[in-house]
Amino acid sequence: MGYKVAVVGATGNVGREMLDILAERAFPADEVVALASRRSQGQEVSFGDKILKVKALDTYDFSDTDICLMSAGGETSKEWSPRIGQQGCVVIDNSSAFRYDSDVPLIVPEVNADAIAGFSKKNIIANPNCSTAQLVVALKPLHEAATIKRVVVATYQSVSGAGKDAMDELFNQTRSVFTAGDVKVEKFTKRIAFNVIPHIDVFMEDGYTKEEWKMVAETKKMLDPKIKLTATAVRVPVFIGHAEAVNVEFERPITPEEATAILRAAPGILVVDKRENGGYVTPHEAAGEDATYISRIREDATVENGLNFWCVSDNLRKGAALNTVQIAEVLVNRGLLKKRSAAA
Ligand code: A2P
Ligand code: 11C
Repeated sequence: MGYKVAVVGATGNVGREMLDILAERAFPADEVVALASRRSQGQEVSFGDKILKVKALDTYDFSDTDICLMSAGGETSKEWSPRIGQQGCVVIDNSSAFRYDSDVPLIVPEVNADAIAGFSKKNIIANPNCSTAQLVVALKPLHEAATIKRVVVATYQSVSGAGKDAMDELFNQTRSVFTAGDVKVEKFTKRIAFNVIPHIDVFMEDGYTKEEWKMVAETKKMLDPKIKLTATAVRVPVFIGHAEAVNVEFERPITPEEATAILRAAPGILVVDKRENGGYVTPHEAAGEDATYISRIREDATVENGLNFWCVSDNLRKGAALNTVQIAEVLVNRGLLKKRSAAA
């Protein structure tokens, strides 16, 4: 006997990945409903070996749906997630709309699965930003071992993080550069093809971008408010996979060898660190994979107890859809998801 699951944003980058992952991991669903805007009504999306016809979110009745995986942008979440939650359907929200609400748990199962307990206040659980998710998976076991004081991170984020239109923009610009066509800039602020842009999300008053702020706030909420973190978030012309160069300062000494052993034993992580040509993982290899890959682990001798490493993951999977489905699995495995649908 399974659940009735709705995926909102089913025509988008993350929504399509959610459908794939629900099928791949054989999530106990009797019925999966694909929802998007009215524009996409009737469009077909695949779910395992089935084809689903997309329904419009604004006319869908959630009264017998058990769980809703939501990835249709912050504005849609702000409007819909509380309403859906109030109707008794548990929402796992991939937007930034509720992440910083003290009544909404923000969860990466490898990091803080126990914090899920408080979800019933609003029936909403938040999924973190993609660049934070892979980072905290790596930081958690290191923090347990040697207590992190400060993190300095620079990101190299793929265009899929900005949605399917942004992927089209990189493709079209690249083609235009080669065919001497008109390079149109629409979704990004500058040309992204053969370029890098030090700007993701909106600017804040202090000169940081919201993407950088999110990494600070979300790491503090999920891991430890005492950790100091500063970030520079950069968009690169890669379709899928976010990479991060991470510098960490610890309270206690920790060697690269100890860190490697700790990371190898940690959930969700694969260490590939051969210290030779090609002995590291790049976004191209991480795309389509579930793991967070760690490479280039080495001492930072310029500070006491410092380490550097390279961290790569598929931003649509661990950074979004996979983490959302893993949260749903925590709910099921802990008996926290009550079945309300008639489907059996
Ligand atoms: P649609 O394709 O109908 O616009 P991405 O992040 O890849 O751009 O995808 C965004 C997803 O969110 C799409 O599935 C999109 O559906 C969906 N979406 C956007 N606005 C709404 C809305 N107001 N109601 C429901 N779904 C929406
Ligand atoms: C990007 N990290 O790569 C963003 C996408 O807060 O969920 C996810 C934004 C968010 O553009």
